[in-house]
Amino acid sequence: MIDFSLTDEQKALQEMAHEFAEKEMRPNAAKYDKGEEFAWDVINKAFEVGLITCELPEELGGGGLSHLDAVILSEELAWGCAGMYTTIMASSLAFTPIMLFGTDEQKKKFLTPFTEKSSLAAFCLTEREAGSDAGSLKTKAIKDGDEYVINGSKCFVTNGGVAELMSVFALTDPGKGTRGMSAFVVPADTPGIVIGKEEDKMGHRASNTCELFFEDVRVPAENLLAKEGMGFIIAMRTLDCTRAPVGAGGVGVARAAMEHAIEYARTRIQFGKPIALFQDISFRIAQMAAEINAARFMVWNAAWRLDNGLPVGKESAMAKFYASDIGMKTTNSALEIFGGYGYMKDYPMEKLMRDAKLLQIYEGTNSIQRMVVSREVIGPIKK
Ligand code: COS
Repeated sequence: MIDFSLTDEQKALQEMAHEFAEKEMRPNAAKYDKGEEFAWDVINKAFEVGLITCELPEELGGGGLSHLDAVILSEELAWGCAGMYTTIMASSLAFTPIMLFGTDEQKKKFLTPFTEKSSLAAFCLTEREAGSDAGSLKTKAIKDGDEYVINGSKCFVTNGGVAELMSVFALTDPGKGTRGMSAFVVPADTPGIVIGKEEDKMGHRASNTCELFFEDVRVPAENLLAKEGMGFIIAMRTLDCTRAPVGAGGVGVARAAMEHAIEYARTRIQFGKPIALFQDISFRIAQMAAEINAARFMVWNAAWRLDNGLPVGKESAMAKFYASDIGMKTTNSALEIFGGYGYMKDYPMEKLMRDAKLLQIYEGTNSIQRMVVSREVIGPIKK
């Protein structure tokens, strides 16, 4: 059976997230974008209404939302401000390895504090020499008695400078490639963690992106997730879960751009009539509406598959690349409808376009998503 309708609970959730985005995020978006200041006041309010921990299990004090619920919510938050949405989404990204692979004790110990006070987490995988090729990282975690000693560095860490807890990927057996990688939960105040440069980004400027250094960082052996050597699988399984929400971000940004373009096209008079009456403009808007709809259904499909325990690697990669490409395409087309005004910072279009770009890059570039999809669709080929 196929059912595209939302439940009453999902509609209420969507409404709540939309109201939050409209009242708390949008009015502050330009300020934080301009100053590249971290939006703690908005994040604290998001915590109060349960948006930061909505995906954590109810028994830990979280909202217990399904993946489908989460993407419905993500679309609204990205509609409000992509930078603030990224802050919230990156925390969920860091929770995910613990939710998927943590023991009950680890979940209780590391995740419950997030439901008690406003705080954030960071996912630490990428390194300077290990971006798309996540399996080639160099950070090491060497066992020493009951502890692991972590040495190395991470870059482009969202929430890196503001997080209280980190999910860190490191080599426990450097000779074994991806099978020598392990995942650890590391409190951010552990001695030896040094916060490096904060990146000055093109978009998502309300979010914090930092370099991190790990200098003889000692973590208890019980902070290892699953078993030694499981790190790469943990990272890949995590990303399978979190790529649909990035797609939802693309849908939210695209929808915001389309709505602004419609409002402008209905009221902007040129050649004696609203420009929405010109075929080029109206067909562009029709195209946006169709593509946003298609992208949303791909995102919902990936989330639904996750909720139903179905294989999702291909579908979440497709949803991520398609929806974020539509985010970019739509913001570009909507900006053109605004003409010269679209290029000016007094209007919302240029921020939306800058924000759309990052969704095509982070959590695996869209080329990597196409690689994941093509490997599965084409299958193994003998060389
Ligand atoms: N679920 C479970 N296992 C997976 C998996 C998944 N989604 N994807 C890969 N694996 C397993 C493979 O089955 C393989 O297992 P074996 O060693 O038993 O054969 C192992 O992991 C290595 O997989 P693969 O050979 O496919 O690894 P590659 O080095 O070719 O890399 C890609 C695979 C490109 C998919 C991976 O490096 C990737 O996702 N890169 C992007 C990283 C990224 O998204 N970074 C952003 C970080 S968050 S801001």
